[in-house]
Amino acid sequence: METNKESASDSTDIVPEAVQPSIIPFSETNVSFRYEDVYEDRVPDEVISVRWTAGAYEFQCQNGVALRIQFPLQSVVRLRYSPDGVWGRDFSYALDPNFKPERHTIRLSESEQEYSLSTDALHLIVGKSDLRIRIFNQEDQLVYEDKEGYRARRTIMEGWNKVLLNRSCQKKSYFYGLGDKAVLGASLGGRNWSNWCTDSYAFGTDSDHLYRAIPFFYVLQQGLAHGVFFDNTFKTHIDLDHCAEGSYDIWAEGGELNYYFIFGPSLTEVAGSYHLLTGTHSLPPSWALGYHQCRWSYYPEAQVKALANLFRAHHIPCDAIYLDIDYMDGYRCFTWDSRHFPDPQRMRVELEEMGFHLVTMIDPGIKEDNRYEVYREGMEKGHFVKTTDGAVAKAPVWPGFCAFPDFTHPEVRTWWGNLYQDLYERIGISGFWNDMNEPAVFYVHHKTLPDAVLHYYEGDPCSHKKAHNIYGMQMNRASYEGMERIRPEKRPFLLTRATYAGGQRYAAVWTGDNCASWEHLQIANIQCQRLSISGFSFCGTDIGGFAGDTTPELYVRWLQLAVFHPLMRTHSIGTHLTGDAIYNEEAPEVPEDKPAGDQYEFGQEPWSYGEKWTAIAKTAIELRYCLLPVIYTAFWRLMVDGIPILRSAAFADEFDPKLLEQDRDFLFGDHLWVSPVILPGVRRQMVYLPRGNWYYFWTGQLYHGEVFVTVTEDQIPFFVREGAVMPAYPIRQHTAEPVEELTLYCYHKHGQEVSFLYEDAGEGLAYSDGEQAIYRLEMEGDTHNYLLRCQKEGNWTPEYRKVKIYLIGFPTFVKKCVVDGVEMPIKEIRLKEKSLYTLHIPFEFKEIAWQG
Ligand code: MIG
Repeated sequence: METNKESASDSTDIVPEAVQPSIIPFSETNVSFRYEDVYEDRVPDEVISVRWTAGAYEFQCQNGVALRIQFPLQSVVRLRYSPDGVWGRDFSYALDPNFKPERHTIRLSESEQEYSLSTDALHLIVGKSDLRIRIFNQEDQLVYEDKEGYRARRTIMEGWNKVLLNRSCQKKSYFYGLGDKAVLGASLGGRNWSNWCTDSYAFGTDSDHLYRAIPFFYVLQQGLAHGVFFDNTFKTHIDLDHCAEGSYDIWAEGGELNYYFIFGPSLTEVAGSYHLLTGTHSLPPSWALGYHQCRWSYYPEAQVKALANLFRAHHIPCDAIYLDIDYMDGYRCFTWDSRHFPDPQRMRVELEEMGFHLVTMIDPGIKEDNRYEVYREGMEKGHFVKTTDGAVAKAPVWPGFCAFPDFTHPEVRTWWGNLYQDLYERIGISGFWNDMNEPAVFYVHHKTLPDAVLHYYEGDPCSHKKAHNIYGMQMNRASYEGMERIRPEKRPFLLTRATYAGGQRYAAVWTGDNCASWEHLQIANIQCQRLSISGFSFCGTDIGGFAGDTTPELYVRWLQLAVFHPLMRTHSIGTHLTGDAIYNEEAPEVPEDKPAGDQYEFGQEPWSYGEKWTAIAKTAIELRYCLLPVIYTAFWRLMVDGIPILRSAAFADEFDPKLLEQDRDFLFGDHLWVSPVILPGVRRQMVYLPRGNWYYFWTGQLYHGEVFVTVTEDQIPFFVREGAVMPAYPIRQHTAEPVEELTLYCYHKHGQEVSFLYEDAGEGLAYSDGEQAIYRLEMEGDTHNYLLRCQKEGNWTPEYRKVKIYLIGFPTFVKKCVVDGVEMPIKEIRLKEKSLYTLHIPFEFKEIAWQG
């Protein structure tokens, strides 16, 4: 444990004053201890020195407390405290290894009362008497202030086991982010949150511990935003409970108080810096953005085939089918149940010919079974986590008692990654779905491994308390890096349930076991917004709900919302009555004589609810395929500029009080405002639009402010920003079908606007060598003109040769249209409420000018 420790005090010897510790009675100590304990609290006192060391300004107090301050970016401050001036290894799983701190100068000055550190963006003040921090922006506005500041507590049995910071905030502050919290309402204020990855079947709005731990949140006060990223993997607590009294706490049950203050001033700028620090998703393969169908479980092979046939027979687009745990042989990961899947490779090829990709589940728990290769090898090589006394820790999950790989060891990650070889390379499975990686454990109240399990933690061994929250993330890393090694020509697709901040670099997420209810549709909506602004734009929910029976109306409204969720996947519990801890030694019996073909029982598929609803479900999925270029371009914007794909309403205008507490409507990409229907029986919906004018997509009508729109059953309300150019594809049954033609929806505006369209091969990595096309679509308009310029960067040429252009909202009659100097005939058709000019021309063009 003592590796890499450096002593802070090389010049002065600081001898903290003796403190009389207080007794913790036996009844209040951790249940696994059998002794009473004592504790000591420490708060900073007078600062006695400041020096530049280890790339940081280090401030030391008389009683040993020390603080290191860095500015990784001009507008980002990192604050790292030590209760006794001793520093552990500076290590983070969350930080993107490719992150490069900005080069800039920091000015240190000193007055009688305080020190000050300044960059071009911020002034940070350190109080000399108490180490308290205040931060001012360039305009000298106070944006951040410690109230009581730092505090640490230690005990005999757990050492420095609690670090806490009390911060002041304005009474009217708004809080966003924190990953997948399920509470309704936009702001997270007024509650006490903690982060501890937990298998939370049928969670609800009051569930605190969900599947992910993302200790990053936004604070918005009087239009100025900052973020706080508390990079601590222990159970962290973000206590916004007393924000109404003007303060909040962040604390953790161990580790360091190590956090980043990320200044905006806009929410989107905070997101941008957070993405620089922790990284973004990589570009997904294009099939992963299509529609996905899942259920617990589709098997045997004949049912999977029947499912595929039904999609094509109904002409409902679909790109991926998932195999849940039952494809395995008795829940042994990396094996197949050969009765149900006699030749997986042949099955994969046949499905691929129909345009389907296969995604299979993998769990972290490895069945205790000496005849099972993965278990045997893991045991021989010592790859599984052990208890403090050295025995391999085993706990029951689906296959019975299991051992758990220690993904915090690089060798274990390599071993694990290589286990995918057969599935990924020989059989040709396209992607993987990592489940139960909180890690989930059956039958025990705390639902996971005990604290006293040891992890390697990259050479700095620790208890499960420290490694728990990154267990799933490191499993994903092992899987992702394995996929990269095995098929470097592919873009890995990995879906996970558990993860930690920064885990977006390895996997997309779904929100776990939700329920089929209207409330859960609302939860799905707010969860995906929160995930997206917390680094996880590639997110989705089980469409229709996992537990319980959905209704046709709920199902189609959910599908429509999921058109705007980067991961669009239906999943349901199927014939399993509860998701609870029931396991069998053997996979459940399926009668050998079950007939092949479409006589299999299905449940929650797009055609499950009769003709009318099938048509509506089909329309929603078709809309998804039309909008694929918008979604893909949003991914590219995320990668390049760190702009979340979904952004909560407040991101549209931090100064508009009507948006700050609004949790239904959200921004999608640069220019769409989505207003999903989240209640039954809605026929009209009131929408409050952010500043500017917006076109209602379905009618072409221009609106601003508060509007009512008529809502049909087959439409999800959404608006396009005036001046935007929205690209669309034709409907295809799957993404491998060629795109014959691009459509550009061009929305008139008095003024200018810029839109982007990003294209590349949709697979592989050649885009990073310039095989990409970035179209910058700049529009300029007034009452009589609309000018569209298209500038291209990059070497990629899309397969489509034609473009269909719709001009919407032109204020007068168009008399003339000139494309790259050549006059074109004018065609006008009428939308419900507006005229629409159409144009068919070859792609690419440079300039189109309409005149009226
Ligand atoms: O204990 O693999 O969240 O999507 O269908 C339940 C069976 C295990 C939980 C996942 C769910 C999946 C189910 N799994």
